[in-house]
Amino acid sequence: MSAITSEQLTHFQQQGYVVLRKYLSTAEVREMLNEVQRFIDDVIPGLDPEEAFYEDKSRPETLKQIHRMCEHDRFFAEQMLGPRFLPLARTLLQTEVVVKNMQYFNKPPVIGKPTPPHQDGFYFMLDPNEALTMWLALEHVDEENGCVRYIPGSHLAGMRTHGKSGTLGFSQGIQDYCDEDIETEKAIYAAPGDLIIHHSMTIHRAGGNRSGIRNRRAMGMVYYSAAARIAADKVAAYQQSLVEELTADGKI
Ligand SMILES: O=C(O)CCC(=O)C(=O)O
Repeated sequence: MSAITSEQLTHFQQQGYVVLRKYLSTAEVREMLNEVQRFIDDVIPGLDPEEAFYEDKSRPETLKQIHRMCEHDRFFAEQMLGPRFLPLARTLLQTEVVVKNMQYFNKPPVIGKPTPPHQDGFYFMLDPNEALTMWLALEHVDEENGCVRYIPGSHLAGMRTHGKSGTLGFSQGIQDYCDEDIETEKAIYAAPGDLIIHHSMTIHRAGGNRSGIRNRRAMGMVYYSAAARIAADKVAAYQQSLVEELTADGKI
């Protein structure tokens, strides 16, 4: 773990993302992987189906997302509330923050699908849209297994039009994403323990996992600015329609 420099803070504020290399040690990444495995073995069986998404529900090895881990398990709650991430979120947003979500993101080999271009703030429905997502690499991530790609500075240019993406776990994507957007993308390769952080308005996407055998495991931690107001009715309605859609499609 490292303290953030003023250059890193400036990068986050101007570019909408920042990369903190080796934020966790090898031993800390191993502990996180062990705890994720414990959660998969012991906690998922007792959860509602919408808390864990699979590329193929009949194949447990295709687990792609786990949601709200900090609401279901003490270890992950302590991660969100402890000294590792919370003070960093405060520093980056320059304000008091609230804990929102801790997720697991995998792209299983071959079957792991692309993450559509989007702005997290579209899902969060905040006013002001002040929040961030930390993305912790649990293994080597590159073009082949689906690294995250950012459009630098896009957090300063407002919300783009989103619509249905057809992607499980990322149901909304930017509809008019074009070649010009792709040309300005910055691909972020990562090693285990690297932490990349983006603002809720930063446009990003990730490729599918084209590797034959490698996973692409990561943790996502979301903090909102304490000043941000949530359109709770819209979020609840969206969540309800999503669950109904996924149930009807036999996805959960
Ligand atoms: O893991 C991914 O592919 C993308 C994650 C993401 O979009 C996010 O954390 O906001």
